[in-house]
Amino acid sequence: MNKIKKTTMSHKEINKDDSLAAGGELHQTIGGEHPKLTTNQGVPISDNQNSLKANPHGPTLGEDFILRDKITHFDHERIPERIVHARATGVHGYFELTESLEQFTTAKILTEVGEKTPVFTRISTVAGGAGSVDTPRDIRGFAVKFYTKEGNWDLVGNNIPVFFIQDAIKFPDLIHAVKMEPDRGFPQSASAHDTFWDFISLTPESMHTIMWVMSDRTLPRSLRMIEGFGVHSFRLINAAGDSIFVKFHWRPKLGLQSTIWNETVKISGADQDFHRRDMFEAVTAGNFPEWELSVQLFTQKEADAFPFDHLDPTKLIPEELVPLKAIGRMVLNRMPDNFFAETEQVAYCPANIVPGIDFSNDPLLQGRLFSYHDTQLSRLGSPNFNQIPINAPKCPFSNQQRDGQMQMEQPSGRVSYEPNTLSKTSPRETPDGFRSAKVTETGEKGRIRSESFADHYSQARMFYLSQTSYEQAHIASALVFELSKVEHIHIREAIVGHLRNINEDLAKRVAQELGFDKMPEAPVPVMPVQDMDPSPALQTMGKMKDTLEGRMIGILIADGSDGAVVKRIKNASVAAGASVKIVAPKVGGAILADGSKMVADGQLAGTPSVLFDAVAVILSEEGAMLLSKESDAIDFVKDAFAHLKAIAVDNGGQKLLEIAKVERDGGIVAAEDKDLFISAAKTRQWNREKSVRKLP
Ligand code: HDE
Repeated sequence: MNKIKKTTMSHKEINKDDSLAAGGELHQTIGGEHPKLTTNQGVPISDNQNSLKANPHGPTLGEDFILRDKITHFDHERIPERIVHARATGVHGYFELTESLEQFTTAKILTEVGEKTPVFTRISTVAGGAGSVDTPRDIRGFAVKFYTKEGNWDLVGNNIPVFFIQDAIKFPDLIHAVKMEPDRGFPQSASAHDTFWDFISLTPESMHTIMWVMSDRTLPRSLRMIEGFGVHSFRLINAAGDSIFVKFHWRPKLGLQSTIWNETVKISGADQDFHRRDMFEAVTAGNFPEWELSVQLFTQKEADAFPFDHLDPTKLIPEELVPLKAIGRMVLNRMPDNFFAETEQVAYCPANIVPGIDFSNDPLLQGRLFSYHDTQLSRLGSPNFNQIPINAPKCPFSNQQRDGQMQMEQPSGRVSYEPNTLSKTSPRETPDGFRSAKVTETGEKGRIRSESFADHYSQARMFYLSQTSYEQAHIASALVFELSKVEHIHIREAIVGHLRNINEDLAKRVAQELGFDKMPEAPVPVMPVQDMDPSPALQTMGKMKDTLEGRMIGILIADGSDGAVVKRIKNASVAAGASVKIVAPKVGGAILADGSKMVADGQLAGTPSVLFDAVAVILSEEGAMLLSKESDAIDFVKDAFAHLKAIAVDNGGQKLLEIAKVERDGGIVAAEDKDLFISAAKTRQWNREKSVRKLP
């Protein structure tokens, strides 16, 4: 056990009063072996509290190299944040192959069953800056770096299988439109503003992705409960040199789960780091999130028969058309030691692939292939960023690339070129090195968009019609929310015009809630909109798992609560796989009915019910009366109800519900019936929704 002890103060020329004024406990330290504090040159430092002054009231001396060493380094601590995907959570883990794809690829990571390959996974929002909140309505980036035996493979995907645009040349405009408006510097991380919707109104190819972004997919409950998609088609190449197309999918073991918009808004206020904290708490507690890696494999001949072009990144391949084949699992089991060194400095690039995998001609992917390396050069400052530990391959690597800023390697010998006859140990080409797929390219050069990319509405319609009625209502209300934040009426009208091409009923619902007097004209689609078969696999709600694993239950108590009831609910929740937090008016805890003290995990005002999947309210009559005067307690139960959560109550809890005017329904259960509570807590009370808000 480390214990606090005073260090010896033999070096104490410091002004004692100053050091106390700066904190008083400056020389308290945790026991152990402390190395000497030094400058970056290794010079031992005797005083880290006071800069060198000409006299006690005199100016600071320029010769103070210790002050300069420290402040100069500090001045340069920040590096440019990513232009997109700046805010993120990174976690280490491993990938284990369960099914070999040997028939299709030579890539060892996809052929060696049972092999565990280290990974570093970074899950991000797109639009907000590094210091923005975790929970805006936004796509989540899902980037995995596999440190394979044959070099690093980066699968840099998103939690949505399609993208807004079909050609890389449009990307800077898309991002400029969604990020904060340049004159006013806001909004920081929301798409609900004029410039975004202006751009979208002029970009019909974005309609499919817009449907996904307006759905509950962009409001994840936890980063452990999102899917991941490689988005583009890639190629696999086998030993005979034949290739096949592949799309990659990550599916979370905990199932999918989203929050409700009103809940999300409140989470953003209650805990800006909601997702980062959730991941940190889960992984450090040993609840390692896990995803299954699946592939969709298809030949050129099969692709030719699809009613869409798979090289168009605004299209997905329905699972019903090409089934998913599970081939492995990823487990994330270790948080970084240092956020900057790892999560910030990690440099993903879709061009990082390994022998046996190759690119397709998806024009968006082709554009991405150079963008990532380019951005790393300005972000990390030197072409040697691959030497930073989080970026370096874990297999041997060797070539004749040399020098550059921040070069950490010190090669010896006179040979720095290949081929050569002077060195017997310098690296040479190898027959098992990377080879591209055998593909013939013909045709006329030009700035062209394939005609097969012209259908912008059919899959948007398929997505909308595949959702449950609750999810369709959420899409409509998300559109109403976003467009209500748009000041320019012609932009609102243009979007509703596009919606008419997707689904007339959706367009009407949105138009009505926006207060339109008449329906705007729909733009004429370049191609007739097709009615594709609905794909239930595209729902979020349908993929919610009947489990409490990975979920969090909050129990509100106060002085006088019945400890036995609290324990029963707690034990049942933990047995069902959930974590539990006790919430009380004082963080020190509450004195229970039997006189014992129960320590709280959170204080009521700072731990609202939006942070939980279900809640229990266990109070004495007096406790309920006391809390009835606390707006935080009223909000606790009102919000839990409005966010469709299960609520367990005893008599005192019921009293608080009555005071809060929360009417009992099937999702509010007696605390004695712990089993009923557990089963209600595993889902949301969707039937309640129409009683708590008007859905378009
Ligand atoms: Fe990115 N994207 N992107 N992107 N992207 C970046 O690279 C870019 C696209 C994605 O956790 C940047 O290192 C272009 C699609 C993720 O560090 C940048 C285009 C998909 C991440 C860049 C796209 C993504 C990025 C910014 C259109 C899903 C975060 C910082 C041609 C398949 C990776 C960086 C991380 C990051 C460019 C479109 C996913 C600027 C030009 C489509 C998950 O290079």
